[in-house]
Amino acid sequence: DPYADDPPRHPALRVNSQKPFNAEPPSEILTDTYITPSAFFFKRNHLPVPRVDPGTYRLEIQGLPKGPVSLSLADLKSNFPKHTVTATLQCAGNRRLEMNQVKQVKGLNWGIAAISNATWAGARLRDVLLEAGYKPGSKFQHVQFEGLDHDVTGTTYGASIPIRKAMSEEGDVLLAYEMNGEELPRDHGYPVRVVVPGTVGARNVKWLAKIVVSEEESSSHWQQNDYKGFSPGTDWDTVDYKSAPAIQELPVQSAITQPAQGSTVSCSKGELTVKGYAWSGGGREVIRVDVSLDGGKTWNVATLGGAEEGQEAATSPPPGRAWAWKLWELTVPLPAETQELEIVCKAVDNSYNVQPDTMAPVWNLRGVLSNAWHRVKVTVRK
Ligand code: MTE
Ligand code: MO
Repeated sequence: DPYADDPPRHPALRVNSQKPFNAEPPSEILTDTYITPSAFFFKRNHLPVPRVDPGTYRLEIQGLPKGPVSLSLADLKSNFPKHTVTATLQCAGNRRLEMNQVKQVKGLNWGIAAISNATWAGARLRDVLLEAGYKPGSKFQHVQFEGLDHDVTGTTYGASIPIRKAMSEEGDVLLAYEMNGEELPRDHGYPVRVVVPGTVGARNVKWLAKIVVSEEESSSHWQQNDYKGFSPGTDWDTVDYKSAPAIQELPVQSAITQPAQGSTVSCSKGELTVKGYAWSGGGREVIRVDVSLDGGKTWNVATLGGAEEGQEAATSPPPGRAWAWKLWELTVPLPAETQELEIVCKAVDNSYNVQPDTMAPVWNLRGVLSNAWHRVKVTVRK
């Protein structure tokens, strides 16, 4: 069993697939803390978790005119300044379950919690590439990453990002060796992973073995033949993966974490509190979350950031670098009688991008980019 050496995991996680291990936290706990504890951070593995010896670990950098460069973990930690970034990671398949309810899609049935927020620290990819001999203005267009995890044939996980993102002084792309102030847990890429803030989870390559600076995108399956969006009219007979770009930045997203779908809430104080998260890709900041209690007929504006425990979101991030989610909440008075509510949320980012009202028009055969208004039905009892 190639998965026999996978690490132990928290029993509260909701497991989507055991081998490879894919799991999300219970959605209600997602908004209990601004920083997701690593044990609860969603886990998305395509392959067995590799066991890596930090003493012999090497990171290879290829494609630059100076020739290949090889760095040890100690090199990475001592030769480059340590940079810290709080960034939200979201899987392209977050909320696939809701898309599946419109019409069958192919993929893991993620709920609303294939998204989490952590503080990452490591060397800037930009600093490492400059040291390895990258010259601004050269012909390269992409930076490819390869992981140490592999299938039985030896094929490794891989992905790439545009060089513009990798080299941007404001891109904050990390070769991270710490998560939430500790060394990376094995499930999250120990000893080194790429963190590409604002970019879909799939490009944040874990157990990083190799970086290739190139004129081409990664040739990996996950860059070429997966993680792309298509029309609702495209089916498995007509899909042409070459016709669509690889997903990089994700669209604006939000969801309700409390109360939970289908729950009965008692409303003794005559008030109801609704909580959730909101985030947008590409460093675009969420500027507003609208919440409806009547299925979208009337709307209230939620409070962003929340006052508890000095959330970082309270201080505005630099323009274009809103890498972390905003937690939001709304407390509303409720009439005394028992009633059914359809609670709805939708976020707006600073480009005034909005979420579509339903899933059907954004449905796609792989169930990615699922970001319609989130709706939960609850029963309120006095
Ligand atoms: N990197 C490697 N080496 N192998 C993987 O299977 N999965 C990717 C990405 N990086 C993956 C990987 C996907 S699809 C996502 S959503 C994120 O890792 C998930 O990161 P997490 O498990 O730390 O939450
Ligand atoms: Mo993913």
